[in-house]
Amino acid sequence: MRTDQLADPHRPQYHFLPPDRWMNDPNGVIHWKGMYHLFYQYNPNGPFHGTIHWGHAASQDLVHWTNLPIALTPTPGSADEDGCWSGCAVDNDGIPTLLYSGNAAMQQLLCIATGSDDLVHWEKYVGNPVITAPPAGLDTVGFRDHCVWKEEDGWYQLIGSGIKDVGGAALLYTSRNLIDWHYLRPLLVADSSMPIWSGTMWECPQLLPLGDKHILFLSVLDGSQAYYVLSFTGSYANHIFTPERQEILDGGCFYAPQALIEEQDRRIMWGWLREGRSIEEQLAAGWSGAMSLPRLFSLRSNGLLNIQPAPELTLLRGKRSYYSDLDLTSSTSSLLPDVQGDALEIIATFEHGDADAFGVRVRCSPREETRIEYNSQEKCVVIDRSQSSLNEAVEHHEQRTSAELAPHERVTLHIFLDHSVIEVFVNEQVCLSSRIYPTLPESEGVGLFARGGQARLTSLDVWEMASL
Ligand code: DQQ
Repeated sequence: MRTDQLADPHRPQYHFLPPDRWMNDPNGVIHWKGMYHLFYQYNPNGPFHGTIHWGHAASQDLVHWTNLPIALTPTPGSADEDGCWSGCAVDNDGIPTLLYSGNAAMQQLLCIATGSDDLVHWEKYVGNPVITAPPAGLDTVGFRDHCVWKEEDGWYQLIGSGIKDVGGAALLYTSRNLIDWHYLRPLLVADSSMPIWSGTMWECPQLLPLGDKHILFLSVLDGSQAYYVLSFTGSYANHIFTPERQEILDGGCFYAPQALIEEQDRRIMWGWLREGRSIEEQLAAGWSGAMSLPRLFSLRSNGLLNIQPAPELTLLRGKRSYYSDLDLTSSTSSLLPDVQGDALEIIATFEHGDADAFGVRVRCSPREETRIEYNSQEKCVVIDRSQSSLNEAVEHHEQRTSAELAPHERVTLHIFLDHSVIEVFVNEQVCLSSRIYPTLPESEGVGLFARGGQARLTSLDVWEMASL
């Protein structure tokens, strides 16, 4: 890492990111022989998207990560000469195997590699690419990113794609040996009756069992613009997926997530937290992109998702401050005494009262602040960045995710602040992530607020968080 990056006030300290340069999607996440392995899209040549390799890190506790050697490097003259793009890892009868998109001449095709038992050394299959073209007869928009799983009658795979003039598609393939693949049909295609807009192409689809249902999540692309992550819960039988519920998983900067099923059966997801500042600023900083915290998800009996931060993150907690029973009104403006910082975990629980919105202010000083609010009128969680930074060149637009809570249900905002990163979990039901770039060293205060009426804070815990 460049020495100036150690003092970079925007560089997250307890989220995973590579020592320097560029990171985007998590790839090949797998719990292998008691270790969590996180591969990721990495450019060792600079903090921009290009010459994509697979970086690699491993952890025993989901919190502390050890950087390992680069797992995949583009091979000149091959199907991945311009980049090893996103994919997954599977256990093929004891042989760890990566399936990824080789990028060459602007085309992405399925390649595979097999690994050593410690997942450090990888050998690419000499016959790559193992799928040489998108399905004949389909007018596809993009064809990349791989989710592979085993069923009793063989291997199955989803590839992210889109169908021209129709919309995103997740294409279903099958194979006996991971090398010879046979196209079946789209598992799901966008259609105009879907309640949430889903762009022209779906990147990074993943299907996995969840309770007595399945969940399919995918990242919405339109042209070259990445939007958000959509999730569909529904039933999957006889290789047919019937969606029953569709939602935006995180309406912030979270993109291209990937999840693993742990040996203990928990489902754990990571996503790429995109930057909210210009390419020039990323080049000057020397690094770009952070990984979300590990998010555990499960299905509630009412069909809603339950999403929570991995409990292992409590390992990072340091000094704690606690407040309770505070009435908040539109004129509540003072900051909390004794609480400040740019690396904090905050758990704030509120009763609605008659306020339109209420929440927590972070990174506050007289000239900068960021508001994280629950808006009871619009039933959503919002990160208001309009005053986050005096730097006009960084993003200032608000981010939001809808959060339909039961009437009068208490609202818990569980917030992780890590320098330029914010992740908030609302009632373990909804997540929202964001990036902020305050300019003033004194912008470290924490406060509470209510808007359009009165609300009550029932309890507030704040911990200072340790660096990795
Ligand atoms: N990033 C990868 C692609 C994927 C996109 C390239 C999503 O494989 O579609 O780095 O961020």
